[in-house]
Amino acid sequence: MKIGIVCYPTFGGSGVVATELGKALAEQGHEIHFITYDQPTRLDFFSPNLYYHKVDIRTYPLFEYPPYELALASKMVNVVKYEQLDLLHVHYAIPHASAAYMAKQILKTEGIYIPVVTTLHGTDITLVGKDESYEPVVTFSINQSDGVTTVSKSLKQDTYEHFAVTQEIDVIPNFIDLRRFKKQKKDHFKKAISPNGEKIIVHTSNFRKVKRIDDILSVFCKLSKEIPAKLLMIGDGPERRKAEVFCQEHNLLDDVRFLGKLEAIEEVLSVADLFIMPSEKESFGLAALEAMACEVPVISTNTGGLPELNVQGVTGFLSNVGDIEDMVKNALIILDDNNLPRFRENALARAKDFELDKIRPMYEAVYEKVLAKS
Ligand code: GMT
Repeated sequence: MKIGIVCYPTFGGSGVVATELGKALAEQGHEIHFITYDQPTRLDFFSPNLYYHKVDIRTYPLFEYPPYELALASKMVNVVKYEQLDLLHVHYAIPHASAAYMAKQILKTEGIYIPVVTTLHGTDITLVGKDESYEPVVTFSINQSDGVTTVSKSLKQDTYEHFAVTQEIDVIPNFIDLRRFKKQKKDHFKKAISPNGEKIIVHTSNFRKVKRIDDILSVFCKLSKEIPAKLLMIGDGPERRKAEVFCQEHNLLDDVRFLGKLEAIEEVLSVADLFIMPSEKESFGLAALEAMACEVPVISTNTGGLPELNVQGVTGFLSNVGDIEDMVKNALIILDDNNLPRFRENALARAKDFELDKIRPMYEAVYEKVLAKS
């Protein structure tokens, strides 16, 4: 098939899923055309089946806000027409699903039919999408999609709860490439980070409010009073500065390191003993799956799709949002040397349920279903 993939090219989860899916489909012989405003971060190599089409955004003094959605829809029209695409797959509803609808209508006037599959990722439904400033357009564009998928059962429920969506939704969980995400031998790195054998706790995110960065620091402060530990914070975003100031003011900078946006996350995860994800909302928790694939158990909240990934008492523990005491208690259980190997083993076993080769065919089945209807 010739598939156009529309996504955010950034480090965020939806962009990563879209890019990794495109790469996996290209390996299967599909021709994949990424349509984004920048080179997707994980698309940094050549493959004959992978194409990247940059959305050109023209600014003009009249525009306080350049109309990205129009530029994107125009680019979709152009790529569908000239590359003769069979299907468009848009990741994250805002504004990709409505831009795809517009492109579809324009192409229809030229006698070209292009089916659209929309994958909902999380905040496009649970946070931003349901806000009244976007809700009518999100509802409409989901209902106009020919196929709709969500990354968890919980997100499917949220979609039906918050929007007047009548479309059938297929749940396709996030996936992991175990060829890349696996525990590597990085003893020298471990020695450098925790010279006295301190336990290493890792968090990865975009440091937005929804990730509850403050909770991570509160858990770490209490935990490190009980056992020697180090905290590695990977990623960047609006809450990072505040977290750094907190660490400066509380003399934590010897034990907490902010590593910024790292490409080779799996190398850091290879030396980790515990992953922490205390999010307010989380439709799936791809970063936790990446940790589990590297044999790192997880303490998380029990919100959204996290219970569909992290298994209570098996791969880690789940707590109510904001329950710091419970998270500390759970972390201490996991980090006990008598328990850690079992949690590590279970985390990897669970990650294997989400292996790329098991999940990719689920998307191909949706494409086939949608094309058969057309
Ligand atoms: O975590 C984020 O804020 C980024 C966001 C995105 O759309 O880029 O991630 C969402 O999509 C990921 C991939 O499907 C999921 O694993 C994350 O759980 C989800 N984030 C939230 O629901 C907050």
